[in-house]
Amino acid sequence: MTDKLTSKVAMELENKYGAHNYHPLPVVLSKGKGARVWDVEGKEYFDFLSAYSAVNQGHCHPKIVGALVDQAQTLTLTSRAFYSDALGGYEKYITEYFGYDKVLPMNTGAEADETALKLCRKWAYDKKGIEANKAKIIVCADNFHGRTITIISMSTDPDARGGFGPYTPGFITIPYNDLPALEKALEDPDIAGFLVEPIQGEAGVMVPDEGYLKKAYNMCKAKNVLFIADEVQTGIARTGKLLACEHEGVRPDILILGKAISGGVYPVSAVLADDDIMLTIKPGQHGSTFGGNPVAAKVAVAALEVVKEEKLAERAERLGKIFREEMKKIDSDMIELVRGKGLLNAVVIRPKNGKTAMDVCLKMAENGVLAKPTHDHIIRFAPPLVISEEELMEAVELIKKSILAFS
Ligand code: IF1
Repeated sequence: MTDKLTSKVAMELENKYGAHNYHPLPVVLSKGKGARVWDVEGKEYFDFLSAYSAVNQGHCHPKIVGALVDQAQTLTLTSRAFYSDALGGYEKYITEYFGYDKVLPMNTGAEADETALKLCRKWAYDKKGIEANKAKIIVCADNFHGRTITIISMSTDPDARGGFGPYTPGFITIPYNDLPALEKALEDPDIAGFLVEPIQGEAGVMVPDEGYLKKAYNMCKAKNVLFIADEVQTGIARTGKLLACEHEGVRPDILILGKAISGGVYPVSAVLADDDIMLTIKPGQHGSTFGGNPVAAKVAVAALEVVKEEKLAERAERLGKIFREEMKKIDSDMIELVRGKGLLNAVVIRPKNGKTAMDVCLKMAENGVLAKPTHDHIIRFAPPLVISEEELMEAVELIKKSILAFS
């Protein structure tokens, strides 16, 4: 092919040769830097999705890409059949960073969630003394934890689970943000764990009532049940703290991380826990060819360093407040509600003259801001945390202009 690839041709290629498991916005990206991305025609956009919060450190962060390139030229993969000179240093760094005894490295968020579920069950049989194959894990309605068979078995989303049965048993579903329901579910002596997103992302950035996580944690403790936090999307400074659980002073028994642990440069995920839990998994009982590989290890250290060096949690906290205030100021009856924490925010759109959240997103793309609707009427706004205040205000004007175009 000598011709430059156009957006039209790129979309046709994906449509013709790729499975139709996504419905992307009609934008074909070819370059990214910081909070901005460019399409193949050279049009510039602010990225307000950040690859679903994986690119918190900004696109192509030079320090993280540098770590990737260096390690890729040295040693990429050993498998865990051997030790590597990169893994131990990473394990020390990340466990000290988050304050846990041990880490179990995986690659994707879904794998880390699966790992946490296995770990919880193993602990339940070895430590809590639940009878074999009887352990149950409480999950929340409208959760999103990934796409595996077991994870969709915990889902209440008909798109995510419908048509993929039979489902994995052993889960109890309760409404999110509902402490009485949790209290009742915890009466069952076979409950091993409670898996929860500190803020539900896919559900539309549902922020629970203040005190929910802390009280839920205390209720779990009272019943010797593990509190398992899926911070794949909320973690790594996105909500204005390193972890969203920190807003309530909660330290999960099992912490699940993914996405931004690599700054979106490489698939890296992790499960953290203390020895009494983590050491219940013995050699041969869990693992992954790529988990903890040398490139992942070096990339993750660099990405986590950037979060501290550039004070990304503080930035997210400060800029998030500004963003929500600015959204609330927009004088349009299409804006029903603005909610979020740090730079994980959502605007609930009231359809007008048949125009929905998707129409607003298409208009924003035209005007140079990329975001995606979730559940027809909600737009999630989550720019890279490295965005400057000037860039944020520039983007706010473009968002305003897009929404007002329908008024
Ligand atoms: C897709 C949503 C976001 C997650 C939490 C685990 C995972 C995710 C809390 C799995 C993944 C993604 C995956 C992405 C869409 C996206 C998403 F809209 F579906 F819900 F971010 F909001 N736990 N979330 O949010 O991580 O295995 O994908 O690495 O295209 O499915 P993964």
